[in-house]
Amino acid sequence: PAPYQDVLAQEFVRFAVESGVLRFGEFKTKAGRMSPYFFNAGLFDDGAKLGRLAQFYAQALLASGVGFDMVFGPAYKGIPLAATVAVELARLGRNVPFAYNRKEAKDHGEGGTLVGAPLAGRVLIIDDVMSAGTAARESIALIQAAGATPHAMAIALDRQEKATENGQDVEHSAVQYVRRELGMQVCAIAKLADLLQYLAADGGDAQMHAHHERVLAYRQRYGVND
Ligand code: OMP
Repeated sequence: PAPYQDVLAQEFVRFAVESGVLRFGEFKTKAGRMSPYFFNAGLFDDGAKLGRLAQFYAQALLASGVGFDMVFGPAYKGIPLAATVAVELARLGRNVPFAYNRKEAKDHGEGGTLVGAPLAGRVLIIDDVMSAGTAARESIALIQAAGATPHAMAIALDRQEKATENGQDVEHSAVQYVRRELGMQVCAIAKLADLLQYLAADGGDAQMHAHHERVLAYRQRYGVND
């Protein structure tokens, strides 16, 4: 029988495709690659979808055994993710402090760029997608500056592709870098391999088959081995 996390990953890919969050076509990534697929987490755009998304994060997190003392949502996209995941974790009996940052400092009211619980202990960063890892670096620096430990990351999709350094492709992915070089734990609800498995189970659907071919070709060119 497939392990729980594989089943969860397949259910999640199906949910993302059916929600129109995971799309097939021609897309340019932040790193300038032409990708045959794109995951736009901003399209989890109603209460029911956000709630289900949070359930996937929380279930994947609890199944992964990743340790954490609090959750942090990086502005902007990480904020609703971390907030809803914190609610879901509490519902499952794991209530932890929650914080997020704003991009601009305020000069009145609460002040500073951090909002919510003080950053302390092992912080879990919640974000959407990791490609090259640019966004992750910023959150890590911010948590360290506050005297806390960037301990783990939860993401919805690990694209499992080569990171770029100074515009050049390198042999490892951003997730591999975060794990090996920064010593952090990374929990992804699904990864490129899960997407390929989903597309391979096409049941004779010609369109799915075509998507599978293109995503495979993309992995040949930009993918990493895990
Ligand atoms: P890094 O910050 O370089 O790891 O790239 C992650 C970001 O790329 C995400 O936060 C998005 O802005 C964007 N992205 C997606 O959201 N979905 C994708 O499928 C691919 C990308 C991307 O541009 O690589």
